[in-house]
Amino acid sequence: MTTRRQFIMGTGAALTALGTGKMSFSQEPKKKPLVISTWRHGLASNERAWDILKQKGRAIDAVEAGVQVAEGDPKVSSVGYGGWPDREGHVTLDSCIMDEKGNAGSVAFLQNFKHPIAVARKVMDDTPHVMLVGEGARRFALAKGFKEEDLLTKEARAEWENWLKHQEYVPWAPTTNPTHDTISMLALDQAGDISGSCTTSGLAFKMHGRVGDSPIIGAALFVDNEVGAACATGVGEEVMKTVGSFLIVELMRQGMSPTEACREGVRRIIRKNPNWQDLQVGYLAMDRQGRVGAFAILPDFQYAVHDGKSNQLIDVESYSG
Ligand code: SD4
Repeated sequence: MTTRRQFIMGTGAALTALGTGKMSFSQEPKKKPLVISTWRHGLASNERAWDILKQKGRAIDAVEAGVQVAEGDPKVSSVGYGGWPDREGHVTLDSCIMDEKGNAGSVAFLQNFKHPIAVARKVMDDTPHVMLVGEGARRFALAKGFKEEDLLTKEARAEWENWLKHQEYVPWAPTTNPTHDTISMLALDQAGDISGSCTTSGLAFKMHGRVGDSPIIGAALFVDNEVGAACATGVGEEVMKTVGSFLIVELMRQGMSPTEACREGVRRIIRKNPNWQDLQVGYLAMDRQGRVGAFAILPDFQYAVHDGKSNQLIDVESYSG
């Protein structure tokens, strides 16, 4: 017997035909330029990116500038300044960026710099490497003129002190604990080029030294200008183990729509995790025609899309319904 879930997971075309409000937006081809990003704070970040795109700016500049809005906002508890710390009280940041030529830059376990995405961009532009971590990344950032500052806000410290009382580590507890909200952003510029960025303070109260998917090219972000781009949010360990964003771009190359490819990305995680109800991963993708799609394990995932006519938040279809 086919369960409802098997039906949803197995038949992308059929699901589209159901024509839910959630799906119909994502299947429409969009006009260039276009920017999409994860979660509610994507709205403000999209505005900054749009300022660049509307002046015929490059997608790579838009995605770098856009996510800096979330990085600098102390109310966003899982990105940059104001991010909740690891279990030893350190705010450690992961970030990556990728352009239309396949160039990439990344930093991991970076501390005390408000805009890790800008450091990742410098790694891409000014070094022969893709990724710098820890002390080397710190020295590089200082050499490039970035200033060190304390990123642990009073509010984030209070959350950490509260956590120390019970010390239970729950990677994803969306109803009680906003330990998520990485921002990943994809943009298509007027020249038809795609770029992406991702930046986070990672999962709150993680082990000191833990690095998630967000700085890993192919996991939280992948761009191939011939096909499209994909990005991720959620429990990074699951995204890394399935190389999620690379997988989604390759599935789009084989002809899947962005939504179908994101759904298959989620399905790979579900198959390996009998405990999938305790995990959230959300994928967001865009093809080179500007079609957008997303899919998540759990229902709370949203993304923001700005196409010049509107900047709106879309609820994403999930495996759990
Ligand atoms: C991580 N993927 O560090 C990040 C966390 C996240 O929305 O996306 N939160 O695993």
